[in-house]
Amino acid sequence: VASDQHSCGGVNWPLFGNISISDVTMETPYTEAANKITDDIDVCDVAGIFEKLKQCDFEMFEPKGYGDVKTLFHDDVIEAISKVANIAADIMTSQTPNAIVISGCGTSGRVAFLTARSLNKIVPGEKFRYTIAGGDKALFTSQEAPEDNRKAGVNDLIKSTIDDVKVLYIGITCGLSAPYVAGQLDYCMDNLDKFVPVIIGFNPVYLARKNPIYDWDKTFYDVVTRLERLTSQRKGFLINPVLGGEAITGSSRMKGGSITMVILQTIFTHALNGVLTSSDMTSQLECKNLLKSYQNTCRLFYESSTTTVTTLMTSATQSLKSNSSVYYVSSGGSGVLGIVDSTECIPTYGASLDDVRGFIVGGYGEFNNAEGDIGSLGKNYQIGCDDLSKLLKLRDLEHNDTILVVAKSWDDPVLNEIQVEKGKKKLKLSASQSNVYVVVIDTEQGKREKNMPDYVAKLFVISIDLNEELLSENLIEICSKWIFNAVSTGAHVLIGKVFRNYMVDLKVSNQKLFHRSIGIIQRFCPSVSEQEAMTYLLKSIHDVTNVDDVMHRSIKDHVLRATPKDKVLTTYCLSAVLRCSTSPKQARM
Ligand code: S6P
Repeated sequence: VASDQHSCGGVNWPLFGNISISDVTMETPYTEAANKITDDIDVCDVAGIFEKLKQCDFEMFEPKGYGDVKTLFHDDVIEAISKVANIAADIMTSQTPNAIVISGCGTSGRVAFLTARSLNKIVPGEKFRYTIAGGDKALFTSQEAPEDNRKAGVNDLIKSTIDDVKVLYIGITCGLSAPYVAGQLDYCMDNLDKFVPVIIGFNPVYLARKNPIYDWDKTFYDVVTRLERLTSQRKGFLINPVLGGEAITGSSRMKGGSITMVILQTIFTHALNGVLTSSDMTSQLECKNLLKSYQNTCRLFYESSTTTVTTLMTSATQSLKSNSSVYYVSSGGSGVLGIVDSTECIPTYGASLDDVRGFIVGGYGEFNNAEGDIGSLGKNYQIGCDDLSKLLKLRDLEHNDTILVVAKSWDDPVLNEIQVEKGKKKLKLSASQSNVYVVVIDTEQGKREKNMPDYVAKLFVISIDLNEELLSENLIEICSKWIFNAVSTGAHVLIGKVFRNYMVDLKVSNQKLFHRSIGIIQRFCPSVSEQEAMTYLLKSIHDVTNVDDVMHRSIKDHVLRATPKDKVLTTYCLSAVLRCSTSPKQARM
């Protein structure tokens, strides 16, 4: 991994890892920059895609930091993690009504939920809460617009901490950009007697978002610089290592989501394991060792999963190409991660609700979200294995679905779902639906193997020799995330949803994605000014050839209009490149 210093616009501009020089401008946040490694991912075969995803993920653990670009193993990052673990340990052991609230939008909110959910199972007192923009619906379907609502953020935070005396607030926003989190952070800083604010994100502060936030006189940058001032007094904390560009530009569900999990799990594992008895130095060393376990697992995972992941990518691609579906089935945290991965395909790739779906053993009883069973809202909120069984019964013979069962050990209850028990096949898969794959992540070096029913096309065992008792469940869970991410990313690349490494079929469903779309148009048409690129985008959003009547409207209005539409960006990338005067409707056809 090359780190370098480049001159850009007369300023020495730090580059990390493989971010394309041409994609870095004064204002390009690392989380929005294109990664050189994946520049040609759209013309690679499955093996090439796997290799590139692997190299990108290895960048997450880049050991060096330099200048103001701090990476995961930078002393400041480790110190902040260890300090936050100390505060968490206090709250977890106190008898007073204290809480730890983890919050975010999209993937960040889903990882917040996953973390709170699993810690409430092991820490007494239900001290962990989560808030996610758009509420529990956003755990299953993309609800991108609420992330622009900073007032909703404040209200959700107040509601979830009304009876608490002291609150550790952890806001996650990979891009240091989400207004929902900005509102909460600002509220915490106005109430420091009750809240200790922490932000996790993956840009340096000077690259935090400076665009105006609707109905407010502050930007994310304003709020996070205020937090930065508090860090010197230890009244607030900022954990913001740079991870290098995402494999698919801006897709923070990948590295961003993974390192969010790594940081949160490190904080709470350390808090649970006697942080209160360690000195500062020992505590930091312990955090560093935990982080190294993830680095090691990442390496072991990619070294032992090439055949598994490339086979699964191929099958998933064939399913999507033939208008069929990809179904993930897992238990516990991996079940949640499968559901999360499927949800994200919609805004990222313009996928339909049926393209990729996730199911969890035990359904809502196991999922354990705050609003309980919301299955009545529609099929995409139906997440149990029984729901999958019912669905499969209705699939006709023409479907060519991929069913991917990921088990975290040979004892994982998900394996019971596919076993033939006393003549009963629990998932009731018909012979025609033959693309059933089972992956067992095995830390016992293949000592046991169960017989799989004959409808299972292939059983894969990914052997990972974990030397880390404390974290083993978490480490295996993150491997399942890497499997799901690689399969859905690879399949969407292979069906043409990505141009170079840009998501050209994204849904323009919030402010961030509106600006990202303008950036993508400019990226492919460097001669087009920002204003011109916006004009192309507005023509597509509003189906007009002249934008005079829509130009004055707010971004919020444009986003509302764009959200239900397909191919908004594809249409106008094309028009901008060709400089054509095609009407927006024609171009979309
Ligand atoms: C990203 C995903 C989005 C983001 C969300 C929050 O791949 O599709 O849903 O998670 O926009 O972003 P951030 O930067 O605030 O964590």
